[in-house]
Amino acid sequence: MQSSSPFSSHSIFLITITLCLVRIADSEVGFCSSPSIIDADSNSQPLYWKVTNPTLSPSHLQDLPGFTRSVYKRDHALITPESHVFSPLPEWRNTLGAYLISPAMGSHFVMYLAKMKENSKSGLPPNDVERFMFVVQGTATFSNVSGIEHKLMVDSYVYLPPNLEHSIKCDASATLVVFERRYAYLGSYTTEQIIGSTDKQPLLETPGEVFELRKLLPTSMPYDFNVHIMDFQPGEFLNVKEVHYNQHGLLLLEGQGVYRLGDSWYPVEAGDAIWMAPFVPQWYAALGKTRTRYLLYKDVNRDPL
Ligand code: UGY
Ligand code: MN
Repeated sequence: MQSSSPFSSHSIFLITITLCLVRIADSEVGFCSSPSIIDADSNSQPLYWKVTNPTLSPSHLQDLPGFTRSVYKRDHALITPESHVFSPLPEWRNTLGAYLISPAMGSHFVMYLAKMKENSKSGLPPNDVERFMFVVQGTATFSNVSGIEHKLMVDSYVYLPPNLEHSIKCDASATLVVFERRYAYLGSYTTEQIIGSTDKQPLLETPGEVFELRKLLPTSMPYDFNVHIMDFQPGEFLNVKEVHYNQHGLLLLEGQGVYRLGDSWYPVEAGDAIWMAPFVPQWYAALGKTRTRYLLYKDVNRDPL
């Protein structure tokens, strides 16, 4: 039987094939398409939002079984959010922790994320261990034996000398990044409790460099480590290809770029954590369209012998 349509099925087939070929040819002369590197809504989110809402892996690889950007080597590690493993933190109430750096890697400090939930409370570090806590999400309340309470919001932090009784409580939810190390006693020096926030710290000189630098702790001799906040505008990079005796624990708070560690070059973004052993060659370049901000542990003021 003849079809009533003016087009035969043969001609519809030919038209379809022609359209497909035109589309293929069109895409081949054009540019490769890739997803935008900037979240459309990243500017409207709260400060450091990306740390607790990370891209788990490049979007086209997100569901690929076994895919991770995490790397663990003798002198450095990159720990990306899709490989975080949380478990209850000993001594803490209603809090899950993920240790990202620990002496098992060769470091003399620990760095961990503490996810505090409803009605949560911190525990104390072991004897002679100092502690630094920085809020990346939510709000928590800090108090010590004096009983005076301080509200800690995103971007604020507290440093506790060894053996100082204290607690952090949280009614709703908060995420902290915590550094702890056995205090390196030196003569009669002692440290003091410090409460602060990044935006209250002055910008410091960085001769020969372009990044902006703030230090969250005093630079005086009693303090055996400091925590730096480093800001890079897109396109800026470290001029010094650093190799030094100090160790680092780094958390990327904002932005993205390329981190060189030893002979490896890693694409990195907010939420990534990095361990740098002494003397690992290190270099960073900020890319994308927003500033990079990272938080960096660095041991200081002690003779390495
Ligand atoms: O102070 C430092 O060592 C710092 N500039 N290192 C780094 O950013 N990897
Ligand atoms: Mn360094």
